[in-house]
Formats: sequence, structure tokens, C-alpha cells
Amino acid sequence: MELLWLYYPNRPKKLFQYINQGSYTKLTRGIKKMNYFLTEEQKEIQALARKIAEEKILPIRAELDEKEEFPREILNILGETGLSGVYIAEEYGGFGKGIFELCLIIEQLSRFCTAVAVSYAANGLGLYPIIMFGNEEQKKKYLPLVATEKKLAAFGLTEPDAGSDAGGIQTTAKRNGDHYILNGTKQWITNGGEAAIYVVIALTDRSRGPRGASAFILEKGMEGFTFGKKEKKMGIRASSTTSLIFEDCVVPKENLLGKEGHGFMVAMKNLDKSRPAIGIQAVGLAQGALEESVKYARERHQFGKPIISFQAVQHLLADMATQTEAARALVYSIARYMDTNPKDVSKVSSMSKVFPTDTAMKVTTDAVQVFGGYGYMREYPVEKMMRDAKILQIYEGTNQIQRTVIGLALNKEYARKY
Ligand code: COS
Repeated sequence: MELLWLYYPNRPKKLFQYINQGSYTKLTRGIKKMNYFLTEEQKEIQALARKIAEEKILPIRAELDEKEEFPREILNILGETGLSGVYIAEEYGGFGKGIFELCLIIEQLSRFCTAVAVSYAANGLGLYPIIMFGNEEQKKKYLPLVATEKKLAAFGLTEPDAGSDAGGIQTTAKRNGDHYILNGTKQWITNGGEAAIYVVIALTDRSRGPRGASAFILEKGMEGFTFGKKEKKMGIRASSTTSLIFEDCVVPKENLLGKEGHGFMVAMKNLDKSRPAIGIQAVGLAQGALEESVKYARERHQFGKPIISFQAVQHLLADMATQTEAARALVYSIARYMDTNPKDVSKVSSMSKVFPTDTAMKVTTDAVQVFGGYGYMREYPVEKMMRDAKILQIYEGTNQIQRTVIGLALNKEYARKY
């Protein structure tokens, strides 16, 4: 611990306080993972997230799901320990780390509850536009709120008639003196109603389509900004999903993010940045389902033997384990690559989402199969895991869109290089 202080003298003390409480021997056993050559600091971040997940999420995840209750207390703990600010620069109260460290945390949370993991991850989706395109004042004002004050963030792009076709948004922002006046509705916004900060994409020049879109920072409580009802979902039920409603919503001109007309680019770059965070939710979820399945297959007896001794079950588990590890290796390597700030990451970013999320759907479905009839019952965790997996193939760009992005990039790269 002391050594870490020497390396990062500006860091608030609290990050590693939590980790020193209690003993690790009580933690649940996991399946042995590959050595991904994490630094000592990355191991500490991972261990802290794991401890919080096992002690705070595992005992109540079924209840949170059943009651569709927002996990505010768990998010507060993530805020108090400093994990909410891991990817935020130190000068704004964070730890100045990258997408890779963010992924290490999300993986551990998602291993026990994807609803908690996405509520945490959505902060990144809300803040990365400010990190990438915000001016100094905007960064100083908004980033510390999440890094040190336990506030949450959200991103508003999707509309009732604009999902995959993000360029088809209809929400408008009209300049009126020192303000913009926003009108329109955003739909299915993660952390809707719970977040204090919202980055919203709206048209400042309708005639120019996507090229007339601009990004704005909104605060909960602004005049003319309200929320729709909390959606009732198939999975990730503890997370909050609402619409954002703008009726002559007054936004100061200082809250324009970047330049007018750059909103679509801001949105696309933001999605590029955040898709590994969805891929790693899938990895954590698949890992959780695999662990539950191995444990169960060792305990469940049929024909006088544990079912793990039957080849049919072994082969299912073997594929689940192999695919989960492959997904992890993919996300880890892409996240590390993206942290070197290469110019164009759309292709790899989409890859880091599409493969792990298809994998999680398969692994969780197979987990229910291993559990048989019990797997279909709500008393066992794999039922929730399979429901939670489905949204991963849909949100932040359907997997069909991810394949389109990859295909377009392949075509472009080939034309350029050969
Ligand atoms: N980074 C930066 N700029 C980008 C970009 C990226 N990743 N992708 C597109 N752009 C730019 C283009 O360069 C183009 O700029 P110019 O107007 O200067 O030429 C502009 O944005 C429009 O691009 P394009 O014509 O490719 O737009 P399309 O509407 O055809 O977009 C896809 C295509 C499918 C890639 C886009 O609509 C998309 O990603 N959709 C999915 C959205 C999504 O994930 N929705 C769920 C949201 S959940 S938060």
C-alpha cells in the first residue's frame, strides 16, 4: 500500500482503505483465470472491485432484481472508494487510468449483477464526451462530481424513432440569446432520473441532418427537463431506464460541448470509446454463469454420480469456459490498445462488443441447460443471468450494427492499403 502512495502522491487516501478491511479468505472461489500480466496497481483495483461485488452485490442481487430497485448504496460505495473516478484525470479528482482499468472493475461487478455493472458503466458513457471534448471549465465543473461526490452521469442519444439510425434524431436545440432551448424526447436512457449529469445530442440545424447535431451538458433539475416512467425490463431490472423529456428546456450556451454541428461525431466517438465497457459486462456475466454452472454440476447427482462426470456436461462446460476466456482476451487486448489512443478505433471497439455479448448469450443459455429444470426457476441465479445477457446484444448499438461498422471498416481499410 505504501508503495502505491509513492507512485501516486496526489491520490486521495480512500481508494485502498476499503480493501484493507477484512480478509480475503472469505471470498467466493472462482475458476482460475489466465495470467494477463496485470500491474500491481491493476490487481489492487481488480481486487477492490471484486471485494465490493462479493460482499455488497452477491447477497442482494436477487432482491434488487425482484424489486427492480436501483442499487444506489452500492454505487455510493464505488464512489466512496474512488472506483467511480478511475478513468478520470487526477486533476479532476480521479485516478487518471484508462479504459482497461475501467473494464477490470466492470467485469467484477458484472460477474454478480449486470444491472449494477451497467449503472456504474453508464457514468463513463455520460462522461467520456466531456473528457474528450469538454473545455477546461466544463471538465472542472462536472468530472469531480462523479469522481469525488458520488453523482452519476448518463448519455442521451436514442429517441423513439432513432436507435440504430442515430443520425435520424429529432430533438432540437434552438439558440436564443445566452441559451439554447431544447425540445424533444430521448428514450431508454440508462441512469435516467438517477443521474445528475446528462450529455444529450440535439439538432441545432435540422436542415443539415446528422451534420447539424450538437452535444449539450444538462443537469437534473434544469427548467423544462423531466423524466418519463421507469421502464419495466426483461433483464438488468435493478438499473434505471427512463426517457428524458425536454419541453422548452433552457440550457446555458456554456453547456454546448465542442462546437455546433459536431454532435454526431461526439456521439460516435463516445460509442467507440465505451463499447469495450459493454463487452466486459458480457465477460463478467459469462464468468459468473460459468462459475455457477461448474459449482452446480459438481453438486448435482444423477445416475449416482455428479453430473460433471458425464461427458455431455463436461463438453458444455468446456465450451463455456473456452468462449468466456476468448472473450476476455479480446476485450483486454482491445482495451489496452485503445488506451494507447490510436486514431481510428471503430472496428476494434465494435469487435470488443459483438463477440463477448454473443458469447454471454450463449454461455448463460448453456448455464440454464446445465441446471436443467432448476435453471428455469428464479431461485437459481442463472435464470436472471440469461435474462440479463439479452440486452448486451442490443444496447449501445445492436450486434447487427457492430457487424456493419466492422464490415465498413474492412472495406475502407482494404481500399486504402492495397
Ligand atoms: N467517429 C467519428 N466520426 C464518425 C464516426 C466515428 N466512429 N462514424 C461516423 N462518423 C462521421 C462520419 O465521418 C460522417 O462525417 P461527415 O459528415 O463529416 O462525412 C458522419 O459522422 C456521418 O457518418 P455516416 O454517413 O457513416 O453516418 P450513418 O448515419 O450512415 O452512420 C452508423 C452509420 C451505423 C455507424 C451509425 O449510425 C451508428 O453507429 N449507429 C448505431 C448507433 C447506436 O449505437 N445506437 C444505440 C445508441 S445507445 S447510446
